[in-house]
Amino acid sequence: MDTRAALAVEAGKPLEITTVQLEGPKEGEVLIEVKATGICHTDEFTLSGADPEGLFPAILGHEGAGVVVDTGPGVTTLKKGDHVIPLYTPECRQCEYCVSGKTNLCQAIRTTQGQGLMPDGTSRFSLNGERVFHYMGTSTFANFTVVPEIALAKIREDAPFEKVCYIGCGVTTGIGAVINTAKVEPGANCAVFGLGGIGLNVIQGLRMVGADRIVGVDLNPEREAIGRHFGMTHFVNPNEVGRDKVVEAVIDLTKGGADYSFECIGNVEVMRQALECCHKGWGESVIIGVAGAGQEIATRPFQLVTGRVWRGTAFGGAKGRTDVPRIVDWYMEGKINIDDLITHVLPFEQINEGFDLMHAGESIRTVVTY
Ligand code: NAD
Ligand code: DAO
Ligand code: ZN
Repeated sequence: MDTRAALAVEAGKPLEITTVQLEGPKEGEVLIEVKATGICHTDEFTLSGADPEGLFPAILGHEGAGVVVDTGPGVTTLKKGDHVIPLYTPECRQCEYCVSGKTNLCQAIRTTQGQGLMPDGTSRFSLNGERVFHYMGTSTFANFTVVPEIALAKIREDAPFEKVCYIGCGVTTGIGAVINTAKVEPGANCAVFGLGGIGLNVIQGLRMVGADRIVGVDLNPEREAIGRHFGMTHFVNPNEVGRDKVVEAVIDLTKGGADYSFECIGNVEVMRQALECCHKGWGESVIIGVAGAGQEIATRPFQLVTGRVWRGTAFGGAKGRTDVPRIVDWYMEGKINIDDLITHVLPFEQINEGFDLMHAGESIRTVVTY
């Protein structure tokens, strides 16, 4: 079939709105009509060329929601008409990783997913006979996409696509980092570096679990108001306190150091600040941001010897088929706020404007509808 798509032709170039060809679902695969998709910083990271795994031409997008149109042979858990959220972190429930109880990093289709291909090692997308790569196993920047069954969360049918698509990445990553990865306890003093589409969800997660002080750090002064709206209690702008004084400022505001800190930018210098502002003896810093190819983190080992812990999280430690439907329920029950984070909704044809808004720091999340 033909489908409208925003094609990432090469690194550093705007997406091209075009028509590509899509083969139907093979064994264990599902054809989805994508109804809405968010634009995450990670799409921009890959489009910019900074992603070491980035492949072109490709159809990016990993924060979507849609409806099952067709199922391939062997698909048992989904049927035509089901509402779904694609998962860039699948959940096969069978691999060593899934059954370990220690990680959400299912490895069942990892190799081919990282190669921009479906599990059989081929692509369903093409343009005039030339292969087009999938992205993160999801490729939601196309009106129709093919996704492995194990990478789809079935969700309730009354949930609005243009809101719950954000649960496909940003919401789950931020809230999950608090609940699943850090396991923040009530009364904790915390710091969040970067108040964008991820960091603000960390803040709402911290408020949900009953954190005491929530210190937000961002260069953009306009992030203070929205941070406070979501539960931030104190704000630090590195341009105001001095970039070399950020650690000191956060230690002061968290009464001796953060019990938990979260880096939601992808900046290795900030990752160091986030670790070093942690409380001696027990403070834990969680890296969420994805740094560019070749970047490395550094600190003095004595920071760890004296009890600080450095860790990272992918998709907020969530097991998507299990956890995502539950987070959709939280949204529908009014337990989490997604609406105020979706600052822009654009028709699909204007998807590049969503990237412009991100670059300008004007949007938290832009959602594109088909
Ligand atoms: P975003 O662009 O919406 O937000 C980044 C924020 O950081 C902005 O508000 C910006 O002003 C601020 N910032 C930039 N440099 C800063 C600095 N030096 N000090 C303080 N603040 C600074 O991005 P996002 O969509 O929230 O994504 C954040 C990061 O998380 C990205 O690296 C993205 O790739 C990554 N990510 C990781 C996962 C995961 O599973 N680990 C999932 C999704 C996104
Ligand atoms: O190696 O098993 C693995 C999984 C690697 C990919 C995990 C995703 C990491 C987060 C990237 C940003 C997501 C939008
Ligand atoms: Zn698995």
